[in-house]
Amino acid sequence: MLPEKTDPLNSLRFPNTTNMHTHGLHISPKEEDVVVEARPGGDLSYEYNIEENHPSGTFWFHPHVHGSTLFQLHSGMAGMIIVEDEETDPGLSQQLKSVSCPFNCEHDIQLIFQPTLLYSNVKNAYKFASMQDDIEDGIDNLANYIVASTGKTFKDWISDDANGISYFTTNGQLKPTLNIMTGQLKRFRLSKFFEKFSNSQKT
Ligand SMILES: [Cu+2]
Repeated sequence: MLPEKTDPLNSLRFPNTTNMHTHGLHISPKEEDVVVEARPGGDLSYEYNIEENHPSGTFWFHPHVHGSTLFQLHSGMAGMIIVEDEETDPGLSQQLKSVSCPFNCEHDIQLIFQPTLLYSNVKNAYKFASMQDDIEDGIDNLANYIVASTGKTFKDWISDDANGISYFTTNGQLKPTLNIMTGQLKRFRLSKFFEKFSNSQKT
């Protein structure tokens, strides 16, 4: 069962239709048309003109088709866009340069936090597992993946109401590890990609 076009604007519909929308970039609305859509089998290409004097910083993008935005965003379809610092900027300290791209990218660490499966809080929500079945995305493929902290398969874990389906992922992973040497300097870029928040969420 796929949600039909006649469903209300802000209910779940068009789960296989997508587009892209950025946050924070100073770009033309012509490059940033949230009304265009890529239907199943279709494609879109985007080209953004970042002006020379654009502020450096950490920005992000996510899908923006009304009806499928939340589902796709919380399924991992989002990412960072980084406008690097101007190397000749007199305000940029040597210390910051030493941990930043383009020359020291290994110290420039991007962390994206998402409550990937937060469907229980959404009106007319679908559970992630049943939604994947509905769009024929083969939830059975996840049956062999074991969630280390529980010993359960991923399919069983996300299908279990007791979990509240409310864990955050970090860069799409559950509780990943980052090793840093004592005294080592790193630059962290942190972003949270979600629209709703619940007190029951665990990290
Ligand atoms: Cu947005």
